[in-house]
Amino acid sequence: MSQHSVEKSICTVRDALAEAKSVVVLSGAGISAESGVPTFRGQGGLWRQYRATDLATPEAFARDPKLVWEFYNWRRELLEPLRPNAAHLSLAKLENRLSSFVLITQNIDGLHQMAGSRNVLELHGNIWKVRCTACGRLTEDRRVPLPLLPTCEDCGALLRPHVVWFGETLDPGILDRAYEEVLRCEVMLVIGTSGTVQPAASMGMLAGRNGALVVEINLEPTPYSDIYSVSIAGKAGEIVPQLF
Ligand code: BV8
Ligand code: ZN
Repeated sequence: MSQHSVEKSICTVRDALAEAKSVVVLSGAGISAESGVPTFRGQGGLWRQYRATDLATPEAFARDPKLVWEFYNWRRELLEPLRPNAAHLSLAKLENRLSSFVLITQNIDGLHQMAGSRNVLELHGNIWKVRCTACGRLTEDRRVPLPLLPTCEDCGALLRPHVVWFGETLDPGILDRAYEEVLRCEVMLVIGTSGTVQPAASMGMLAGRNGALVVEINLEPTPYSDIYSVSIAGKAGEIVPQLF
């Protein structure tokens, strides 16, 4: 994308955001890349070393809970020293300036909340939360590494990471709220996602079909780059702060 058209696109988005009453953001692993969090499918992506089907599935956890917990402990150790970047921080500032703003994230790293975002819908859960496989008790546990295998203080059953694995349904309440916001927003920013994982990947299309201006900010082109109203190629940490 030529520098000129990047500038032009940024102006278009800046004007739209200045007018908009309701804005939705959908973020993916790419927004956390500049904080040092490995993405899933980009260079040196997480899933390259591990196949998602081997680890981030209920079957893998049933078969070998210790292996799956070691995978999440490895990611907790990776994430612990990392901090939000300029993109996360800009979105937290934008939220304060808008009457209606919702941040829908596929990320489980918690960096948006650490940056100050308040209205966050975590579609795929949160790596710092653990859930009881029997009674469903949900707690935050930031110990790194988590001593294995963790058990529930209430009923003694095995705890699991509070994340959505492949083949598992997303929390219906969170999903309904996400769709509601996507269907009523005037501008939707889709930041740092390859558009691979459903149902998150089709939310931008939904907003567009409903007349919203849909803006993609991504390092590489995605299957949606030619479909969305605006597609800006670049790093989230550089582009996002220029939008406001
Ligand atoms: C569901 C939590 C339905 C865990 C994650 C076959 C078998 C089984 C399932 C399926 C199947 N086919 C389709 C499915 C459905 C499946 C799916 O979509 N699979 C895909 C892979 C084909 N989806 C599901 O299973 C979902 N559930 O559909 O339920 C259902 C209904 C009834 C009954 C049962 C089921 C659940 C999906 C949730 C999976 N959990 N994470 C964990 O993290 O350990 S998904 C995982 O991928 C992360 O959450 C991640 O966020 C997500 C999406 O990836 P992205 O965020 O897009 O990251 P990616 O690396 O791909 O892209 C990053 C982008 O950023 C790149 O484009 C890169 O260029 C760009 N970038 C890099 N640096 C920067 C940048 N951009 C800007 N700036 C930078 N600096
Ligand atoms: Zn329990």
